[in-house]
Amino acid sequence: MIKPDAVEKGFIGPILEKITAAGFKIIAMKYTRLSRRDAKEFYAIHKDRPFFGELVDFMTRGPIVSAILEKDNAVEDFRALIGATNPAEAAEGTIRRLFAIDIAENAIHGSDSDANAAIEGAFHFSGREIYS
Ligand code: IDP
Ligand code: MG
Repeated sequence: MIKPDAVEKGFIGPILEKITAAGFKIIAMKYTRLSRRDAKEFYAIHKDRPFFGELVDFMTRGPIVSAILEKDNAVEDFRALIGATNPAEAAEGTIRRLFAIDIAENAIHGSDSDANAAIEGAFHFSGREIYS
């Protein structure tokens, strides 16, 4: 997902350019907005964290771009491309370093395992919306 902060700032194009230049193939994509129920479900693993309410507010305040990306070693390579959760700690040239401001508003989400990538892909897309 390209998160609401990055969409608001006009960074959809530059972020997609970084993603495709890094060799990821887009097999599903949509411009959409999460409901509060969606955001709570998507981030359910963090429901007991102190920042959960702030995270739901942030993720629902405007549209996002969601996508499914395909590449060999996609999860690990995408996490490397986006950088650390906190942009201040993200490596030079990573998407979060380039386009994000803080640990909450960090521009982009990437799945953290193949299993979660499958769950998160199915959260956003039906089978008919996936072109692999
Ligand atoms: P990740 O997105 O790098 O996988 P997670 O720890 O899974 O990081 O956290 C999910 C999202 O929750 C982060 O991307 C960020 O938007 C938000 N978040 C994480 N830690 C904090 C925090 O300490 N304060 C506010 N928001 C946070
Ligand atoms: Mg995570």
